[in-house]
Amino acid sequence: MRARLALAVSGQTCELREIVLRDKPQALRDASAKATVPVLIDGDRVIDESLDIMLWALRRNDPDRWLSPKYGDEALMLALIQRCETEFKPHLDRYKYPDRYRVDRELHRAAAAEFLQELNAQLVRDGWLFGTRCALADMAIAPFVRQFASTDETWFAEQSWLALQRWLQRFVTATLFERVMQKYAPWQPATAGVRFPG
Ligand SMILES: N[C@@H](CCC(=O)N[C@@H](CS)C(=O)NCC(=O)O)C(=O)O
Repeated sequence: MRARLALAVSGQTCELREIVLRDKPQALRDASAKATVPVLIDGDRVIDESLDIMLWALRRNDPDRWLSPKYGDEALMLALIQRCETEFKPHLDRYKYPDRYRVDRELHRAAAAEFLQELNAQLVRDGWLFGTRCALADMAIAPFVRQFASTDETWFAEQSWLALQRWLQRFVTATLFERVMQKYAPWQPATAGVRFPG
């Protein structure tokens, strides 16, 4: 979702190949040994981290100035995204799949919530993480907060994180989000993928 958001806003047209993770095509493994999604292939260059794909797209074209927020700068946004990935995401995964990890779900929910409280405090000021308009940090972090919220919607709605709840609501109701959430049929080897953004 992160990669698609940046590709769509920057208008980088590509051939999209939808992958089913339990049935990964050999072409994915050939392109990237770790075989996670997303992977972007640009000539000889293979980019297999979603954040790097976002940066690749936005450095080519950044019409909505996602790399130039109103407050702070790209480095500050990357630092917050890094904290999201290292401090929040591991707790999110354990909150979502406590049986898989054999852990206490509520303990990890509480740990994840500490990061969300910080985001809420940052969002109170202007509605977006780095100012009055959305930028890279919002788009790279909101997909994970959406996963957290949908794990137990009732619990999420009961928390006193009004700014965070409004921010997430704006994110999921945005036209861009709806565009990238379109479903695609799995790619079949030896066929052409789908043109994206359409
Ligand atoms: N840090 C990587 C994480 C990529 C990742 O773990 N993607 C998941 C799907 S969201 C995946 O491909 N998992 C491999 C699997 O389930 O086999 C990124 O953001 O690109």
